[in-house]
Amino acid sequence: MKVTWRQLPTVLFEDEVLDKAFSRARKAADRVDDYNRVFRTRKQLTRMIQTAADIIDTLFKETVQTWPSLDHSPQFDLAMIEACVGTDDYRHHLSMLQWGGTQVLRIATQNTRKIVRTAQVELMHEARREAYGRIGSILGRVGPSLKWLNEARETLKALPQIETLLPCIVVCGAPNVGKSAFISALSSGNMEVNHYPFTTKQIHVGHFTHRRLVHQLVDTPGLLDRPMSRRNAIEQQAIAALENIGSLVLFLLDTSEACGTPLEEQLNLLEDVDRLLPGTDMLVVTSKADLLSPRPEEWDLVRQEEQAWREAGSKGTPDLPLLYDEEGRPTMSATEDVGLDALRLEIVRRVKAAQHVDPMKLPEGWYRKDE
Ligand SMILES: Nc1nc2c(ncn2[C@@H]2O[C@H](COP(=O)(O)OP(=O)(O)OP(=O)(O)O)[C@@H](O)[C@H]2O)c(=O)[nH]1
Ligand SMILES: [Mg+2]
Repeated sequence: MKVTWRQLPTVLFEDEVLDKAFSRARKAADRVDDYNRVFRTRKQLTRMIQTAADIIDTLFKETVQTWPSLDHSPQFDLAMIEACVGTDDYRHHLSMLQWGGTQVLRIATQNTRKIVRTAQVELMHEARREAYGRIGSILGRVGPSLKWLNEARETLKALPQIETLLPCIVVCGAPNVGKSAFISALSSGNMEVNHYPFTTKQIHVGHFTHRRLVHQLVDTPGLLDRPMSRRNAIEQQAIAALENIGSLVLFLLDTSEACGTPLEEQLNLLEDVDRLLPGTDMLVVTSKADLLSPRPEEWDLVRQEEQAWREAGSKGTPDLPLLYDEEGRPTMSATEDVGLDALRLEIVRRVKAAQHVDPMKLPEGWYRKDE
Protein backbone atom coordinates (compact mmCIF):
# COMPACT_ATOMS: atom_id res chain seq x y z
CA MET A 1 0.00 0.00 0.00
CA LYS A 2 1.30 3.39 -0.88
CA VAL A 3 0.16 6.18 1.37
CA THR A 4 0.60 9.44 -0.34
CA TRP A 5 1.32 12.53 1.61
CA ARG A 6 -1.55 14.34 0.05
CA GLN A 7 -4.06 11.81 1.27
CA LEU A 8 -3.21 11.89 4.94
CA PRO A 9 -6.48 12.34 6.82
CA THR A 10 -6.86 15.28 9.19
CA VAL A 11 -5.58 14.81 12.69
CA LEU A 12 -8.10 15.76 15.38
CA PHE A 13 -7.07 18.25 18.03
CA GLU A 14 -7.07 17.43 21.73
CA ASP A 15 -10.56 18.90 22.36
CA GLU A 16 -12.02 17.19 19.35
CA VAL A 17 -10.64 13.83 20.43
CA LEU A 18 -12.12 14.24 23.91
CA ASP A 19 -15.48 15.42 22.58
CA LYS A 20 -15.70 12.47 20.27
CA ALA A 21 -14.65 9.93 22.90
CA PHE A 22 -16.91 11.26 25.66
CA SER A 23 -19.99 11.67 23.50
CA ARG A 24 -19.65 8.14 22.16
CA ALA A 25 -19.16 6.96 25.76
CA ARG A 26 -22.36 8.73 26.82
CA LYS A 27 -24.32 7.06 24.05
CA ALA A 28 -22.92 3.66 24.96
CA ALA A 29 -23.99 4.21 28.56
CA ASP A 30 -27.50 5.20 27.48
CA ARG A 31 -27.98 1.86 25.85
CA VAL A 32 -27.39 -0.02 29.11
CA ASP A 33 -30.49 -1.40 30.77
CA ASP A 34 -30.88 -3.17 34.09
CA TYR A 35 -33.63 -3.06 36.72
CA ASN A 36 -31.15 -3.21 39.53
CA ARG A 37 -29.80 0.29 40.16
CA VAL A 38 -26.38 -0.86 41.37
CA PHE A 39 -25.88 -3.24 38.48
CA ARG A 40 -27.12 -0.68 36.02
CA THR A 41 -24.80 2.05 37.27
CA ARG A 42 -21.85 -0.31 37.31
CA LYS A 43 -22.49 -1.42 33.73
CA GLN A 44 -23.09 2.10 32.54
CA LEU A 45 -19.97 3.56 34.07
CA THR A 46 -17.61 0.75 33.09
CA ARG A 47 -18.95 0.91 29.57
CA MET A 48 -18.46 4.66 29.48
CA ILE A 49 -14.85 4.46 30.55
CA GLN A 50 -14.03 1.57 28.27
CA THR A 51 -15.71 3.15 25.27
CA ALA A 52 -13.95 6.48 25.76
CA ALA A 53 -10.57 4.77 26.08
CA ASP A 54 -11.16 2.50 23.09
CA ILE A 55 -12.19 5.38 20.87
CA ILE A 56 -9.07 7.34 21.74
CA ASP A 57 -6.74 4.39 21.42
CA THR A 58 -8.21 3.40 18.06
CA LEU A 59 -8.00 6.96 16.76
CA PHE A 60 -4.35 7.21 17.74
CA LYS A 61 -3.47 3.79 16.40
CA GLU A 62 -5.11 4.61 13.09
CA THR A 63 -3.12 7.81 12.82
CA VAL A 64 0.13 6.03 13.58
CA GLN A 65 -0.65 3.39 10.99
CA THR A 66 -1.74 5.81 8.29
CA TRP A 67 1.33 7.96 8.49
CA PRO A 68 4.10 6.43 6.41
CA SER A 69 6.78 4.65 8.34
CA LEU A 70 10.10 6.39 7.83
CA ASP A 71 11.87 3.06 7.73
CA HIS A 72 10.00 2.23 4.57
CA SER A 73 10.03 5.62 2.90
CA PRO A 74 12.03 6.22 -0.26
CA GLN A 75 15.16 8.25 0.25
CA PHE A 76 13.74 11.22 -1.58
CA ASP A 77 10.74 11.34 0.74
CA LEU A 78 13.00 10.97 3.75
CA ALA A 79 15.14 13.89 2.71
CA MET A 80 12.05 15.97 2.07
CA ILE A 81 10.53 15.09 5.45
CA GLU A 82 13.81 15.83 7.15
CA ALA A 83 14.06 19.15 5.37
CA CYS A 84 10.46 20.18 5.90
CA VAL A 85 9.41 18.89 9.31
CA GLY A 86 12.32 16.90 10.74
CA THR A 87 12.42 13.11 10.95
CA ASP A 88 13.20 13.09 14.70
CA ASP A 89 10.14 15.17 15.44
CA TYR A 90 8.08 13.05 13.09
CA ARG A 91 9.03 9.90 14.99
CA HIS A 92 8.64 11.53 18.37
CA HIS A 93 5.13 12.85 17.83
CA LEU A 94 3.82 9.63 16.35
CA SER A 95 5.27 7.72 19.28
CA MET A 96 3.52 10.14 21.65
CA LEU A 97 0.23 8.99 20.17
CA GLN A 98 1.20 5.40 20.66
CA TRP A 99 2.07 6.19 24.26
CA GLY A 100 -1.16 8.12 24.81
CA GLY A 101 -3.30 5.23 23.58
CA THR A 102 -1.55 2.80 25.90
CA GLN A 103 -1.93 5.12 28.89
CA VAL A 104 -5.60 5.68 28.28
CA LEU A 105 -6.26 1.94 28.08
CA ARG A 106 -4.32 1.44 31.31
CA ILE A 107 -6.42 4.07 33.08
CA ALA A 108 -9.59 2.40 31.82
CA THR A 109 -8.51 -0.97 33.20
CA GLN A 110 -7.61 0.49 36.60
CA ASN A 111 -10.78 2.51 37.04
CA THR A 112 -13.25 -0.05 35.75
CA ARG A 113 -11.70 -2.43 38.25
CA LYS A 114 -12.49 0.04 41.02
CA ILE A 115 -16.10 0.19 39.86
CA VAL A 116 -16.46 -3.55 39.68
CA ARG A 117 -15.09 -3.97 43.19
CA THR A 118 -17.51 -1.67 44.96
CA ALA A 119 -21.22 -1.85 45.59
CA GLN A 120 -21.47 1.84 46.43
CA VAL A 121 -22.91 3.86 43.60
CA GLU A 122 -21.21 7.03 44.83
CA LEU A 123 -17.75 5.39 44.67
CA MET A 124 -18.53 4.18 41.17
CA HIS A 125 -19.27 7.70 40.00
CA GLU A 126 -16.14 8.91 41.65
CA ALA A 127 -14.06 6.30 39.80
CA ARG A 128 -15.66 7.34 36.52
CA ARG A 129 -14.90 11.03 37.18
CA GLU A 130 -11.36 10.16 38.11
CA ALA A 131 -10.91 8.14 34.90
CA TYR A 132 -12.13 11.06 32.80
CA GLY A 133 -9.83 13.42 34.62
CA ARG A 134 -6.82 11.20 34.08
CA ILE A 135 -7.70 10.61 30.42
CA GLY A 136 -8.01 14.36 30.03
CA SER A 137 -4.56 14.93 31.42
CA ILE A 138 -3.03 12.29 29.14
CA LEU A 139 -4.69 14.10 26.26
CA GLY A 140 -3.16 17.30 27.55
CA ARG A 141 0.26 15.76 27.10
CA VAL A 142 -0.53 14.37 23.67
CA GLY A 143 -2.15 17.63 22.56
CA PRO A 144 1.03 19.31 21.32
CA SER A 145 1.82 16.24 19.22
CA LEU A 146 -1.63 16.33 17.65
CA LYS A 147 -1.06 19.95 16.83
CA TRP A 148 2.37 19.23 15.37
CA LEU A 149 1.04 16.41 13.22
CA ASN A 150 -1.70 18.65 11.94
CA GLU A 151 0.80 21.27 10.87
CA ALA A 152 3.16 18.67 9.43
CA ARG A 153 0.29 17.29 7.39
CA GLU A 154 -0.31 20.68 5.83
CA THR A 155 3.37 20.97 4.96
CA LEU A 156 3.76 17.45 3.63
CA LYS A 157 0.65 17.79 1.49
CA ALA A 158 2.47 20.37 -0.60
CA LEU A 159 5.48 18.18 -1.38
CA PRO A 160 6.00 17.07 -4.95
CA GLN A 161 5.16 13.47 -5.46
CA ILE A 162 7.86 11.54 -7.17
CA GLU A 163 7.35 7.92 -7.98
CA THR A 164 10.79 6.53 -7.31
CA LEU A 165 10.32 3.46 -9.46
CA LEU A 166 9.67 5.52 -12.56
CA PRO A 167 12.26 7.46 -14.54
CA CYS A 168 12.66 10.99 -13.34
CA ILE A 169 14.27 13.77 -15.32
CA VAL A 170 15.55 16.58 -13.16
CA VAL A 171 15.38 19.85 -15.09
CA CYS A 172 17.73 22.55 -13.91
CA GLY A 173 19.42 25.75 -14.99
CA ALA A 174 19.60 29.40 -13.96
CA PRO A 175 16.40 31.30 -13.14
CA ASN A 176 14.20 32.15 -16.13
CA VAL A 177 15.98 29.93 -18.64
CA GLY A 178 12.65 28.29 -19.44
CA LYS A 179 12.55 25.21 -17.19
CA SER A 180 8.85 25.42 -16.41
CA ALA A 181 7.91 26.23 -19.99
CA PHE A 182 9.94 23.24 -21.16
CA ILE A 183 8.31 20.83 -18.68
CA SER A 184 4.90 22.12 -19.55
CA ALA A 185 5.50 21.80 -23.30
CA LEU A 186 6.80 18.27 -22.95
CA SER A 187 4.07 17.05 -20.61
CA SER A 188 0.89 15.40 -21.58
CA GLY A 189 -1.94 16.53 -19.38
CA ASN A 190 -1.58 19.10 -16.70
CA MET A 191 1.62 19.98 -15.04
CA GLU A 192 1.42 19.79 -11.28
CA VAL A 193 2.49 22.80 -9.33
CA ASN A 194 3.89 22.14 -5.88
CA HIS A 195 5.79 24.21 -3.38
CA TYR A 196 8.87 23.51 -1.42
CA PRO A 197 7.64 24.56 1.98
CA PHE A 198 10.96 26.22 2.72
CA THR A 199 10.94 28.58 -0.24
CA THR A 200 8.29 30.56 -1.99
CA LYS A 201 9.25 28.85 -5.22
CA GLN A 202 6.95 26.56 -7.09
CA ILE A 203 8.04 23.14 -8.20
CA HIS A 204 6.61 21.80 -11.39
CA VAL A 205 6.17 18.12 -11.99
CA GLY A 206 5.16 16.98 -15.44
CA HIS A 207 4.78 13.57 -17.04
CA PHE A 208 4.90 12.05 -20.45
CA THR A 209 4.36 8.44 -21.38
CA HIS A 210 6.50 6.66 -23.91
CA ARG A 211 5.60 3.08 -24.76
CA ARG A 212 3.58 2.83 -21.57
CA LEU A 213 6.44 3.96 -19.38
CA VAL A 214 5.72 7.17 -17.48
CA HIS A 215 8.61 9.62 -17.41
CA GLN A 216 8.53 12.30 -14.73
CA LEU A 217 9.94 15.76 -15.27
CA VAL A 218 10.73 17.82 -12.19
CA ASP A 219 12.10 21.32 -12.03
CA THR A 220 14.21 22.54 -9.22
CA PRO A 221 13.66 26.22 -8.62
CA GLY A 222 15.83 27.63 -5.91
CA LEU A 223 17.90 24.49 -5.70
CA LEU A 224 20.14 24.09 -8.67
CA ASP A 225 20.24 27.68 -9.79
CA ARG A 226 22.77 29.27 -7.44
CA PRO A 227 26.33 28.60 -6.31
CA MET A 228 26.55 25.98 -3.56
CA SER A 229 28.00 28.45 -1.08
CA ARG A 230 24.75 30.39 -0.96
CA ARG A 231 22.65 27.40 -0.04
CA ASN A 232 21.52 26.40 3.40
CA ALA A 233 21.61 22.94 4.92
CA ILE A 234 18.01 22.17 4.09
CA GLU A 235 18.52 22.97 0.43
CA GLN A 236 21.66 20.87 0.36
CA GLN A 237 19.66 17.95 1.65
CA ALA A 238 17.06 18.43 -1.01
CA ILE A 239 19.84 18.41 -3.58
CA ALA A 240 21.18 15.19 -2.15
CA ALA A 241 17.68 13.81 -2.53
CA LEU A 242 17.64 14.77 -6.19
CA GLU A 243 20.67 12.64 -6.73
CA ASN A 244 18.67 9.65 -5.64
CA ILE A 245 15.70 10.19 -7.85
CA GLY A 246 17.18 11.52 -11.07
CA SER A 247 17.60 9.15 -13.99
CA LEU A 248 18.86 12.06 -16.03
CA VAL A 249 19.76 15.67 -15.36
CA LEU A 250 18.68 18.04 -18.05
CA PHE A 251 20.52 21.31 -17.81
CA LEU A 252 19.04 24.22 -19.71
CA LEU A 253 21.30 26.99 -20.97
CA ASP A 254 19.78 30.19 -22.22
CA THR A 255 22.52 31.35 -24.58
CA SER A 256 20.39 34.30 -25.68
CA GLU A 257 20.81 35.56 -22.09
CA ALA A 258 17.19 36.69 -22.21
CA CYS A 259 16.93 35.08 -18.78
CA GLY A 260 19.14 37.79 -17.32
CA THR A 261 22.05 35.58 -16.23
CA PRO A 262 25.22 35.95 -18.32
CA LEU A 263 26.21 32.82 -20.19
CA GLU A 264 29.49 32.57 -18.29
CA GLU A 265 27.68 32.39 -14.99
CA GLN A 266 25.35 29.76 -16.39
CA LEU A 267 28.34 27.69 -17.43
CA ASN A 268 29.79 27.96 -13.93
CA LEU A 269 26.50 26.73 -12.57
CA LEU A 270 26.60 23.85 -15.01
CA GLU A 271 29.96 22.80 -13.55
CA ASP A 272 28.53 23.07 -10.04
CA VAL A 273 25.55 20.90 -10.84
CA ASP A 274 27.80 18.38 -12.54
CA ARG A 275 29.82 18.14 -9.34
CA LEU A 276 26.71 17.96 -7.12
CA LEU A 277 25.08 15.09 -8.93
CA PRO A 278 28.07 13.02 -9.97
CA GLY A 279 26.30 9.72 -10.52
CA THR A 280 23.65 11.06 -12.83
CA ASP A 281 23.82 11.29 -16.61
CA MET A 282 23.54 14.86 -17.84
CA LEU A 283 22.15 16.34 -21.01
CA VAL A 284 22.89 20.00 -21.70
CA VAL A 285 20.26 21.68 -23.85
CA THR A 286 20.08 25.20 -25.17
CA SER A 287 16.66 26.69 -24.53
CA LYS A 288 14.70 29.30 -26.49
CA ALA A 289 15.96 28.17 -29.90
CA ASP A 290 13.64 30.69 -31.52
CA LEU A 291 15.75 33.50 -30.06
CA LEU A 292 19.00 32.21 -31.53
CA SER A 293 20.49 34.24 -34.32
CA PRO A 294 21.04 32.89 -36.77
CA ARG A 295 18.26 30.43 -36.39
CA PRO A 296 19.40 26.77 -36.34
CA GLU A 297 19.84 25.52 -39.90
CA GLU A 298 17.62 22.47 -39.50
CA TRP A 299 14.74 24.46 -37.97
CA ASP A 300 12.32 23.80 -40.82
CA LEU A 301 13.44 20.23 -41.33
CA VAL A 302 13.04 19.34 -37.65
CA ARG A 303 9.68 21.00 -37.50
CA GLN A 304 8.44 19.08 -40.55
CA GLU A 305 9.72 15.72 -39.34
CA GLU A 306 8.14 16.24 -35.93
CA GLN A 307 4.87 17.23 -37.50
CA ALA A 308 4.88 14.18 -39.76
CA TRP A 309 5.63 11.90 -36.81
CA ARG A 310 2.80 13.37 -34.79
CA GLU A 311 0.39 13.08 -37.70
CA ALA A 312 1.33 9.40 -38.02
CA GLY A 313 0.33 8.87 -34.39
CA SER A 314 3.63 9.44 -32.54
CA LYS A 315 4.47 5.77 -32.59
CA GLY A 316 7.75 4.00 -31.87
CA THR A 317 11.12 5.53 -31.14
CA PRO A 318 12.29 6.90 -34.48
CA ASP A 319 15.52 8.82 -34.91
CA LEU A 320 13.97 12.22 -35.37
CA PRO A 321 16.69 14.74 -36.13
CA LEU A 322 17.61 16.85 -33.13
CA LEU A 323 17.81 20.58 -33.48
CA TYR A 324 21.35 21.84 -32.74
CA ASP A 325 22.71 25.30 -31.98
CA GLU A 326 25.96 26.70 -33.38
CA GLU A 327 27.97 25.12 -30.57
CA GLY A 328 26.58 21.71 -31.43
CA ARG A 329 24.32 21.49 -28.37
CA PRO A 330 20.81 20.15 -28.76
CA THR A 331 18.28 22.93 -28.62
CA MET A 332 14.51 23.45 -28.74
CA SER A 333 11.87 26.10 -28.46
CA ALA A 334 9.19 25.51 -25.87
CA THR A 335 7.12 28.40 -27.13
CA GLU A 336 7.31 27.51 -30.85
CA ASP A 337 7.21 23.76 -30.22
CA VAL A 338 10.21 22.94 -32.38
CA GLY A 339 12.77 20.33 -31.38
CA LEU A 340 10.66 19.07 -28.49
CA ASP A 341 9.57 15.71 -29.88
CA ALA A 342 13.08 14.93 -31.04
CA LEU A 343 14.42 15.86 -27.62
CA ARG A 344 11.78 13.78 -25.86
CA LEU A 345 12.89 10.73 -27.82
CA GLU A 346 16.51 11.51 -27.00
CA ILE A 347 15.56 11.70 -23.30
CA VAL A 348 13.84 8.32 -23.56
CA ARG A 349 16.99 6.83 -25.08
CA ARG A 350 19.26 8.34 -22.45
CA VAL A 351 17.05 7.19 -19.58
CA LYS A 352 16.98 3.70 -21.00
CA ALA A 353 20.75 3.66 -21.42
CA ALA A 354 21.22 4.84 -17.83
CA GLN A 355 19.08 1.97 -16.64
CA HIS A 356 21.14 -0.59 -18.48
CA VAL A 357 24.26 0.64 -16.79
CA ASP A 358 22.87 0.18 -13.30
CA PRO A 359 22.75 -3.50 -12.37
CA MET A 360 20.66 -2.72 -9.28
CA LYS A 361 17.77 -1.40 -11.32
CA LEU A 362 14.80 -3.61 -12.11
CA PRO A 363 14.68 -5.31 -15.50
CA GLU A 364 13.13 -3.62 -18.46
CA GLY A 365 9.42 -4.18 -18.80
CA TRP A 366 9.00 -4.22 -15.05
CA TYR A 367 7.65 -0.74 -15.10
CA ARG A 368 4.05 -0.27 -15.91
CA LYS A 369 1.76 2.63 -16.14
CA ASP A 370 -0.40 3.03 -13.05
CA GLU A 371 -4.01 2.99 -14.03
N1 LIG B 1 11.25 32.97 -26.78
C1 LIG B 1 11.13 32.00 -25.89
N2 LIG B 1 10.86 32.31 -24.62
C2 LIG B 1 10.74 31.29 -23.72
C3 LIG B 1 10.91 29.95 -24.10
N3 LIG B 1 10.74 29.19 -22.99
C4 LIG B 1 10.47 30.04 -21.98
N4 LIG B 1 10.48 31.31 -22.40
C5 LIG B 1 10.23 32.52 -21.61
O1 LIG B 1 11.23 32.64 -20.61
C6 LIG B 1 10.68 33.14 -19.40
C7 LIG B 1 10.99 32.21 -18.26
O2 LIG B 1 10.37 30.97 -18.49
P1 LIG B 1 10.09 29.94 -17.32
O3 LIG B 1 9.66 28.68 -17.95
O4 LIG B 1 9.24 30.53 -16.29
O5 LIG B 1 11.57 29.81 -16.74
P2 LIG B 1 12.05 29.02 -15.45
O6 LIG B 1 13.42 28.54 -15.75
O7 LIG B 1 11.04 28.04 -15.05
O8 LIG B 1 12.13 30.21 -14.40
P3 LIG B 1 12.23 30.07 -12.79
O9 LIG B 1 11.24 29.04 -12.39
O10 LIG B 1 11.88 31.44 -12.31
O11 LIG B 1 13.64 29.71 -12.50
C8 LIG B 1 9.18 33.29 -19.64
O12 LIG B 1 8.91 34.62 -19.97
C9 LIG B 1 8.93 32.38 -20.85
O13 LIG B 1 7.87 32.85 -21.65
C10 LIG B 1 11.20 29.66 -25.47
O14 LIG B 1 11.35 28.53 -25.90
N5 LIG B 1 11.29 30.74 -26.32
MG1 LIG C 1 9.99 27.82 -13.22
